[in-house]
Amino acid sequence: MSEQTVFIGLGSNLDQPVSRVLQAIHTLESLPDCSLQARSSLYRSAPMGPQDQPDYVNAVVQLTTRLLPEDLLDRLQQVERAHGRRRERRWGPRTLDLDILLYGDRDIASERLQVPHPGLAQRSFVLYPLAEIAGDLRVPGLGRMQALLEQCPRDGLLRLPESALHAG
Ligand code: 5RY
Ligand code: CA
Ligand code: CA
Repeated sequence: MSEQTVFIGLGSNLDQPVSRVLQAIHTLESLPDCSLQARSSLYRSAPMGPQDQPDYVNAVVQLTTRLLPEDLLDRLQQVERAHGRRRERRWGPRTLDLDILLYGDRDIASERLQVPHPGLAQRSFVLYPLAEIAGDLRVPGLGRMQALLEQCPRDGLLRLPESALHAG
């Protein structure tokens, strides 16, 4: 199969989220048949969904890959497990969450995988970092990135300066 451009959302709110997200980006960079094209800044935000958990650190990366969607998902779940991810309560705190946001211009609805990611247009912690690296994107089924941004309040989302990343 030919190479596809994919966008992966990263999130963490346990055990040093900043260094974890940076480390995960390096791991994604080294996945077989994947090549890192861009990464967003890191962003901090209050939890959406259940509120009784720490703030999140989120980012988005752009890869090109020859992996099929479900094979890429297998790889991402391996990386999550390597970061000690346990499947616990729904929407609870996690050491590392990796979501396939977009896979080329494909629409995927399988048992394991929904692409574009269902929360993409409503979640500022996904949309703003995505826009940072792909501001002129058309999202399949949802339209232009700039129109999506106008409909999505920033809602306290804080971009972390690069100088804040070295401290972990
Ligand atoms: C809503 C419900 C559940 C939004 C809503 C989830 C993250 C959601 C998070 C994350 C931040 C979750 C999924 N309405 N909050 N909440 N970052 N993941 N800030 O990555 F996202 S659980
Ligand atoms: Ca996930
Ligand atoms: Ca997620």
